[in-house]
Amino acid sequence: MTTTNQEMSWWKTATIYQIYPKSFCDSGDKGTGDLQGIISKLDYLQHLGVDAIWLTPVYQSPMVDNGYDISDYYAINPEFGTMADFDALLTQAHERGIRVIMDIVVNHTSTEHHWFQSALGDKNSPYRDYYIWKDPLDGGVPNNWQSKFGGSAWALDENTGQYYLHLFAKEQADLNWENPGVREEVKQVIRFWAEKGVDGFRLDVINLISKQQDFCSDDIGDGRRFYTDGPRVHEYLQEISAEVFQQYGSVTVGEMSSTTLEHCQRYSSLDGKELSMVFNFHHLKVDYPNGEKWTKAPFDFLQLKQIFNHWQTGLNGKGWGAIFWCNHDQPRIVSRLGDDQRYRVESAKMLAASVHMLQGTPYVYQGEEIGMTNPGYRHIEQYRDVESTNMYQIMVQQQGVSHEEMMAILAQKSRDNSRTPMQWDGSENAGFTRGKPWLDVASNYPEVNAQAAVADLGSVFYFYKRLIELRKQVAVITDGDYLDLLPEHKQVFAYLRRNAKQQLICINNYYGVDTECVLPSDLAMQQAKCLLSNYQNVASAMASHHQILRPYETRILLIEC
Ligand code: TEU
Repeated sequence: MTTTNQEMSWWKTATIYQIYPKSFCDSGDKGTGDLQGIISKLDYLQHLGVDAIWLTPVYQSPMVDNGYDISDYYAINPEFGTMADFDALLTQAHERGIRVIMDIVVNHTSTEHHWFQSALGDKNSPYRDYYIWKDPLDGGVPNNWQSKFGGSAWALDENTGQYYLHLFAKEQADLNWENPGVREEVKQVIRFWAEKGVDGFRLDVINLISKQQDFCSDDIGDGRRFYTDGPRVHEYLQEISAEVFQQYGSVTVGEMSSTTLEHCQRYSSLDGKELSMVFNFHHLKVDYPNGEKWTKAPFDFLQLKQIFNHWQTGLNGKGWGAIFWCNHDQPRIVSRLGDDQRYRVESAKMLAASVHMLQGTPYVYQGEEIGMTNPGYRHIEQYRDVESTNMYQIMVQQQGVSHEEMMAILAQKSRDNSRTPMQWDGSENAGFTRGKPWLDVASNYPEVNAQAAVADLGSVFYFYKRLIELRKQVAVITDGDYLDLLPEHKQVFAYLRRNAKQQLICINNYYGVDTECVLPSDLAMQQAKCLLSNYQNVASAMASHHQILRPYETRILLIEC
């Protein structure tokens, strides 16, 4: 792909909507969402105005990690429907101008995958070398690497006495990308879905696929520095890109765990040799004190602005980022950085504006567009997520954290916070299912639901719809550079986007109290017109450099040069 093609790509002005199928819409009474349920909501998504949907994995899977443990890359999990349902979804989405992006999980497979089943217990299996096996060290695990879900990253194969690597759950065995046969299998999987007409791929933890081959213990950490952005990762991505993605013109977004700007400039470089764009998570660690997720903490606002500045200026003209707050692994943003009670609507809109006006491709996670909140579960039995239940065991039973403390931590940090069923209407189970939902619905569904939002022109839904439209109408949102206007301000996040013809100013009060700020005097505020705000009566105050903001107020202003 040439530079010119990459620059004009459709996804640079697009907004992508993430669907977590298990929690989106049940077409029957199973209590879990399915493909027919998604089809029934395509009109809703078209009304919102999104350009593409990304489906988290719908392949055959024992669902230990809700589909991120794939046992057959060529089959649809019957829980979600059939291949005919998938084909119908693809056709019907395309008929509405909505593209479809599939999730490709190839750092690991399920241990139920036939490759692993053949490899397990048999050193002579043709598939043994598809995975990573090591002999014990001093009678125990081969090194001190930790699983991302807690505990050692190694599990024993009793019949051979060797351990296999699993960076996630023990039911998710890491593939050995050093083996060219593995890479050929991956290409074949992607070709299969691309041939069907799938428009793009989200690549799960793709920067973990290349491990340093000495597998030594990490004396200063949990091992991640030996496999994150590893030695051959760029080579592998270039190989797949040239042989598959570029052949099909697929859009690709790589999920990058604990990565760096320098690597992301390469992963998403504008020559299109690796991926279209990257997800990174640094801005979502501002409430992890010293990098520690499993503790309660307020967020660090100045750090948040520094991180956006680092990535926005660092990727400009070099690469392309996905911009987002929410996904199926993150708590709801309005509960996390906003106020999900008194200022739920205002803060949901402000948070939306403050990322949608950045450079990159915005992703909206199901329910975010109606301001869905964390559910506030009170019982450990309500949690389903493998990471949450593992961490509960480890922290309460091994580390002595009290049950009450751990419940409070989970209520803030658990991945299940975002996985609660989509709230469609005010009927029983929020209209998600006619059966018993697999995960409890948040109790605010009578008020917070899609039907009510679509009926109210002042809702969070219409604010997202407007942001999605603005990206298509105002060029500077896509191509402008980025300047943080008030890096030191303790309540306000205000930035400027600039190209040769336009200046866009996005001003956001991140707190539930009135505040004020003074914008740089060289901005031609007299010429500013307001494109969008979450409050009425902005016009009178707009022309001034002195801005007075109400709780969680956002203002998007445009100056035509
Ligand atoms: O997530 C990768 C990842 O890094 C997160 O799971 C993170 O480690 C976790 O949220 C810790 O807090 C991807 C998927 O998005 C996730 O759902 C999968 O569980 C994971 O990969 C394994 O496939």
